[in-house]
Amino acid sequence: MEREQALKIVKGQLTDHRYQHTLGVMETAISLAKQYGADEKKAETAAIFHDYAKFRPKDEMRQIILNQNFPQDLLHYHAELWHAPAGAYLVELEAGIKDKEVLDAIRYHTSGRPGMTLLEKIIYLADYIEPGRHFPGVDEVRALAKENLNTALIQAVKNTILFLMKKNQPVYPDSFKTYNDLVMRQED
Ligand code: DGI
Ligand code: FE
Ligand code: FE
Repeated sequence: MEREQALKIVKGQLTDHRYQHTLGVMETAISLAKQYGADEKKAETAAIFHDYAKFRPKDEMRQIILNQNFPQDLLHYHAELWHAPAGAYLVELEAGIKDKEVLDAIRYHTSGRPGMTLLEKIIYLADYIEPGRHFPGVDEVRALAKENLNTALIQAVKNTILFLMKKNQPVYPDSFKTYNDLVMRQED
């Protein structure tokens, strides 16, 4: 899909703030794709649509997870996790995006998963470091991203887990599994 058409579709789904975030993720994802040799067009499309379902009603997302054979344990964790799998489903249904790699990058952009593809890593990281993000530790991850994708990703996943734990929030097991998987591969 053409960039302008994709942007027009997501603009109708998002607040202005979230749309600006999406533009930042798009620019960052394309730049990471260039740097690390991923498909730039797929990175662009996945980035544009990654938060497509962010403002859907919780009940709608819950029904999608119940009906579409997504892991049911998602429903026991924070609703913030739901927009990623629900988004992958809705983007295919409503925007006609069929590319499995792009849909998986959307699906796993919040929790990650063990064995992440290059495209999935790029979208996760771009979401974390896009220029509109201003949280503690983000500059360190930005600097790491210039040198090593996996090292940067480990730091981003670690920061997310620590952030949740500091607030005494439950952590979805896939976030831990992602962290373990990346760290264990690093040791090889
Ligand atoms: O949608 P964005 O705000 O751009 O970013 P995101 O899709 O990474 O979602 C971030 C939110 O999801 C943030 O508030 C933290 C939360 N989150 C991420 N991983 C986990 C999580 N929440 C829980 N409970 N468990 C997780 O593992
Ligand atoms: Fe998101
Ligand atoms: Fe996002």
